[in-house]
Amino acid sequence: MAKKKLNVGLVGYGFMGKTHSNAFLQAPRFFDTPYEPVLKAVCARSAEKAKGFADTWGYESVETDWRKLIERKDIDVIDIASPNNTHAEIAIAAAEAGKWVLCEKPLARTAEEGKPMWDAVKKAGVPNMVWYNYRRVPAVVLLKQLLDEGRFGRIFHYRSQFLQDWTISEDLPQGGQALWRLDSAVSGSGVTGDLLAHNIDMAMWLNGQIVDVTAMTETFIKERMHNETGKKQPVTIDDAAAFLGHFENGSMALFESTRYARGHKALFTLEINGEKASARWDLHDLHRLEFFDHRDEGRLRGWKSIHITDGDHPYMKNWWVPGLQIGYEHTFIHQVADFLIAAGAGKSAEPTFEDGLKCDYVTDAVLKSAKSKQWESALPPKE
Ligand code: 4PW
Repeated sequence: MAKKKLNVGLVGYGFMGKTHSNAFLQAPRFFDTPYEPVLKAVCARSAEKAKGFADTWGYESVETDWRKLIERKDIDVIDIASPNNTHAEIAIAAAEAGKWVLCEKPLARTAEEGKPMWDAVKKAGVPNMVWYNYRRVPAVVLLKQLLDEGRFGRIFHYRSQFLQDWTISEDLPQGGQALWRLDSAVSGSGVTGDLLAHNIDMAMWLNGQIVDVTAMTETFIKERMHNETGKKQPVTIDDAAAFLGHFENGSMALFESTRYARGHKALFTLEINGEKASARWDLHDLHRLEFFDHRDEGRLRGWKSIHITDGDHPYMKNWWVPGLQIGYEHTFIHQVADFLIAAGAGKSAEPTFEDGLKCDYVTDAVLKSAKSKQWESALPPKE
C-alpha cells in the first residue's frame, strides 16, 4: 500500500540538517512506516545556503524566514536543526500552528526556556520528539531490554563519559556558523548541554530519574576571538563538566564530559553495575555490548562480548544480512522510523519534549551546582 506523504519543513542546514534529511529519506525505505516524509522546504537566513542545501538533498523549495515556513499549509512537520537559541520560539510557533515538531537536542538552553515548549506541544496535542539519537544504537536498545527484563537485579552504579578534543586550540574562535557551540549566548552552555546531555538522556532512559547532583565545571581557555565582533571576548561556556549524583533507584551516578581529552574525538561510554549483572558500551565500537552475568556457571563466568548485528537484535533485521554493520547515521534513521510509526498511532516517540525537558533540569542542576559548590536537586519542580 502506498504510504501517506508527510511534508517536512527543515529549519537549519548544518551537520544536523544533513543527518535528519538523510534519515527522512531512508526511514520509509527500510522500515514499515505509515508515512513517507517528503522534503518540502528548507529554511535558512541565507537564501544561497538554503538553495545549495536544497539542491544537494532534494528539498523542493526554500524559505528564509521560519515564520513563513510555519505558515505554509503544505508543511506537516517542522524539524528544528538550527542553533539552540532558536529552538523555543520556532517550536512553540510550530505547535501553535498545529504542526508536528521535531527538535534537535538539547531541547532548549535552559529548562526555563524548555518548559513552554513542552507546554505548547502538550496543549496542541501534536506528535513531538527530541533528537537524542544515541538511544537508537541497537546495542543500547538491547541493554534497555536486558534491564527491563530485570536481569541486573538491584542497580548500584551507572557511569558515563563523553570525551572530545576539538576545542583545545586557543586560536579557535567562538560564534558564527559551526562555532556557535562555543558561544553560550547561542548554545546556553558548553559541554554540559552539548555532550553531557546525551549521557544524561541515555542514563535516565536506561536507569531512571537522576534526583540530585554535585558538579564541577571548568573553562580552560578564558578568552577567544568572537567571529561576529572580530574581538577577543571572555569565554562563558564550560569546556569540561563532571558530576556525582543519585538515581531515584538508589544507584550512584558518575559522569564526565569534556572537549579537552586529547586523542578522543567522540568517546561516548557507559557502564552499569547491578547485583546480578553488569554491562558496558562504547560508541567507538557501537555494535558491541559487553555483558557479565553472575548467574553463569562459575567455570565459564566472564565478560561476554556480544556483536549486535543479528536479525534478533533491535532494528537489525531491517538492514543487511547478519554480521554486517550499520553506523552513526542509522541512529537518526531509526529515530525517524519510530517517530513515523508512533505518529501513525497518534502518539509521540520518545524522547518527547517532556523527556528533553527532564534532561534540561538535570543539566541546569549540574551548572548550578558547579557554581554553588552544593548538592542541587535535578528534579523537575512540582506542578
Ligand atoms: O550532539 C553532539 C554534537 O553537538 C554529537 O552527538 C557529537 O558531538 C557530534 O557533534 C557534537
